[in-house]
Amino acid sequence: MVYNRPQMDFNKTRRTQIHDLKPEHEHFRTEVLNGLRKAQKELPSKYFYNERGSYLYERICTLDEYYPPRTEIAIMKAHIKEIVELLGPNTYLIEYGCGNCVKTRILLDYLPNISTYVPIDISVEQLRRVSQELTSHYSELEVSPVCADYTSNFKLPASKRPSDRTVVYFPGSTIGNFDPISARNFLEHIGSVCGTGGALLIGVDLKKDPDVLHRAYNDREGVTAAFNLNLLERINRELNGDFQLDNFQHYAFYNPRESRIEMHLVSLRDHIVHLDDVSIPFVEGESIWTESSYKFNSDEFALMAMDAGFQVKKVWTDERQWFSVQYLVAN
Ligand code: AVI
Repeated sequence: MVYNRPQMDFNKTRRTQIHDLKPEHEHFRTEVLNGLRKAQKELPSKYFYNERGSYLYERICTLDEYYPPRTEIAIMKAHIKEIVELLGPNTYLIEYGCGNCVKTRILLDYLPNISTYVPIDISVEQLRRVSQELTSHYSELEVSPVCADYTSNFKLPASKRPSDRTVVYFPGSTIGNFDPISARNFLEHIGSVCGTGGALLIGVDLKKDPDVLHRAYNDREGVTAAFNLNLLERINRELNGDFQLDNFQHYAFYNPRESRIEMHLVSLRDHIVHLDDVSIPFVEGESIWTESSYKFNSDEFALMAMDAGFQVKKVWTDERQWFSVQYLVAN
C-alpha cells in the first residue's frame, strides 16, 4: 500500500522554502588552508559535493564496480514492510545528506503519514532540485529542506503537523567518511536530535574482500578520479587557486589495519600552488588525503552505537553480507 499519494503532474509544483544556513562560505577557505598546511596535507571530503561533485557522485552510484547503492537499495526494497513498521506512523523524518533521494523515495512510498520530511544537504543546488521533485511527486508531503553542514549545530524547522517521533535517516554509509571518534560523536549528536525513543535508520558498509573495495574506488571509466580531482577545480574557482589538475593523480587503496579506503591526490612533480597570495609547496610523490571510507563489521558498529547512546534493534543485510541497513533506537 502506498501512503504518501504520489502524483505525477509536474506542472502543479508546490514551492518549498529552503532554510539556507549558508554552510560553507565562511569555513571553506579556513579549512582548505589549514588542511594544506599540515605535514600530511588533507582536505575535508564534505567539500566534494558542489554541483559538479554531486553530479559525479551520482554517476559513481551507477557504476558496476561501486556496489553500495544498488546493494543498499535491494536491502531496503526486500525489507521495506518491516522497516516502516518499526519506524511507525507520524514521524518527523530527517535525512542527513539527502543527495538525489533515490533511497528516500522507497521510504516515502510506504511510511504512513509522515509529519514533516527534512532533507539536509550541503549543496543548495541539489537540495532545490530534489525538494521540487519530491513536492511534485508526493502531493501531501510536507518538505522542509535545510541547506547546512549537518555536522554543525543548527535549529531544525518546526513541524506543521503533529508528530509522534523523530527518525533520522542516514543512508549510503556516509558514517564511514568520519574518523572513528567523530563517527561516535556524530552518532551521539544524532541521538540528541532524535531524543529518547527516537530512531536512526542507517546504511553501514561492511568489511569485505579488498579487491572488491579496490575496484569500487578505482573504476575503469575514471569517474571516481574525476570526482576526487574536482575538489581542486572547486578550490581554483572559489578560492582563487591555481592547481594544475594534470600535476595530480587519483590514488585510492584499502588500508586493512585501519579498515578504511583512503583516497588521495598524489603530486606528480615538485611544484608550488597558490591560493590568492598563499604559497603551498608540493614535492613529487606527496599526497593530499581527501577521503577515508571506513568499513565495519556489525559487532564493531553495535559497540560504537552503544557507546553513543543507541541500541541496535535490527540489522538487514544482503546475501554476500557486503552492506547493511540498521535500525537503532536512542536510549
Ligand atoms: C558518500 N560516501 C559514502 C562515499 C564512499 O563510498 O565513501 C563517497 C565516495 N568516494 C568515492 N566513491 C564514493
